[in-house]
Amino acid sequence: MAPPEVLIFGAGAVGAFYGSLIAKTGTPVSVVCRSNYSAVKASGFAVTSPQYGSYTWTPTRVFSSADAARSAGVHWSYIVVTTKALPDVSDDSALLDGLVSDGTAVVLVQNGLGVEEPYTRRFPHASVLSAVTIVSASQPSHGKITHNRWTRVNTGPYLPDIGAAAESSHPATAKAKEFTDLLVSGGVKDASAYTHQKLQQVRWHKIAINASMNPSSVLSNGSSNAAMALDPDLSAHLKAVMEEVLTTAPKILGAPFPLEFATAEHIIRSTRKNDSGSRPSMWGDWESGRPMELEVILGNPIRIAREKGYEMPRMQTLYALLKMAQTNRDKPKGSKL
Ligand SMILES: NC(=O)c1ccc[n+]([C@@H]2O[C@H](COP(=O)([O-])OP(=O)(O)OC[C@H]3O[C@@H](n4cnc5c(N)ncnc54)[C@H](OP(=O)(O)O)[C@@H]3O)[C@@H](O)[C@H]2O)c1
Ligand SMILES: *[C@@H]1O[C@H](CO)[C@@H](O)[C@H](O)[C@H]1NC(C)=O
Ligand SMILES: *[C@@H]1O[C@H](CO)[C@@H](O)[C@H](O)[C@H]1NC(C)=O
Ligand SMILES: *[C@@H]1O[C@H](CO)[C@@H](O)[C@H](O)[C@H]1NC(C)=O
Ligand SMILES: CC(=O)N[C@H]1CO[C@H](CO)[C@@H](O)[C@@H]1O
Repeated sequence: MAPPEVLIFGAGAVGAFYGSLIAKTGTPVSVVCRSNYSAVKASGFAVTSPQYGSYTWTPTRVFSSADAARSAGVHWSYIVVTTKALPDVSDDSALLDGLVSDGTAVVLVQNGLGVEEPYTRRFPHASVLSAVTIVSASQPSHGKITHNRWTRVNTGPYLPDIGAAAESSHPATAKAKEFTDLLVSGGVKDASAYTHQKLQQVRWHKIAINASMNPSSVLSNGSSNAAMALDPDLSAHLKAVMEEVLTTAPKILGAPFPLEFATAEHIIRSTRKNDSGSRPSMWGDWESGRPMELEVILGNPIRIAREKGYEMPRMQTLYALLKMAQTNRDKPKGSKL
């Protein structure tokens, strides 16, 4: 049997890092790049990591666009989407038309909620896998990938409409296990395969952290996570946003969070202890004028809750303020409104 072919769509910090580890298994891994295409085409990726050392990774094929990847005519077993999730800027699922064929699993390694929907709508017969990673990685210059810490990747089938009983025999469940095995074989020790339900619980739990910390850092003009958690007023605000999300999510998902998931109080306490000065990556996006992932981190959770009859007023406030701040940042000079 031919080995699985993996395509990383949007080979930035996260995509290139995990792609380079999957490639260590001998599996062919190709990439679609954008601004960094020429650097990567010429010299591959230079990865540095405290855990894996420094190495160069030359992808099997380097494409400058989805069109170029289509022309290659490869059957992809996995298309791993690691672009930033910016549904207000572009529908990246459209770029995958003609790349997804029978047996392809589309793996979404992106932050936020509701990132899967455009893909299940467009590719109803493909396996859509939802993945959450806890990692700290960046691409400080073309083709240079810095991994700082953590390698957790949880992957589950995205199957909102079938019961737990039918889920275990669904092809997407087998694909999630296979993908996890690829990561583990590549040296990612803390990769796990989850059920649909548990993976969505992980997404909501991460939203509690990202939706409280990220906009608050931007709206307070660049506070570090620890500074926010140490300030009495801001930490009360963070805790209240987290609790709003953590009490709403179980009503939407129909089950309480597993007991091992950290409480708001616990998250605030461990953030206080951390004096590294780290800030959410959303602050970096704000400062450098890039679009923020505000729809998948704030807008979608608010809308998903509202469809079920629940309001999250603190989230709504953060969303409205942050969205208008971005509009003001980006408006043409001289615009009156
Ligand atoms: N970095 C982390 O530590 C971290 C941790 C946890 C979760 N995440 C999540 O992981 C996801 C990816 O984040 P990241 O930090 O890896 O972002 P990133 O470094 O900006 O990588 C995204 C890459 O996708 C490329 N891209 C975007 N649209 C494309 C297109 N149409 N065709 C080809 N390439 C395209 C971008 O190219 P350009 O350079 O041209 O924009 C960029 O190289 C996000 O949802 C993020 O929230 C990141
Ligand atoms: C944010 O802080 C920077 C300095 O770090 C300052 O130049 C800027 O004016 C501040 N912006 C606002 C909106 O206060
Ligand atoms: C604090 O964060 C830094 C960088 O984000 C990390 O190196 C360190 O392990 C963290 N410390 C604790 C106690 O969580
Ligand atoms: C989301 O939270 C994680 C963990 O606190 C953090 O490392 C990451 O930078 C945040 N994501 C964004 C988009 O700010
Ligand atoms: C030309 C260009 O835009 N290069 C970018 C490559 O990626 C890094 C990190 O994402 C950016 O800092 C560069 O600007």
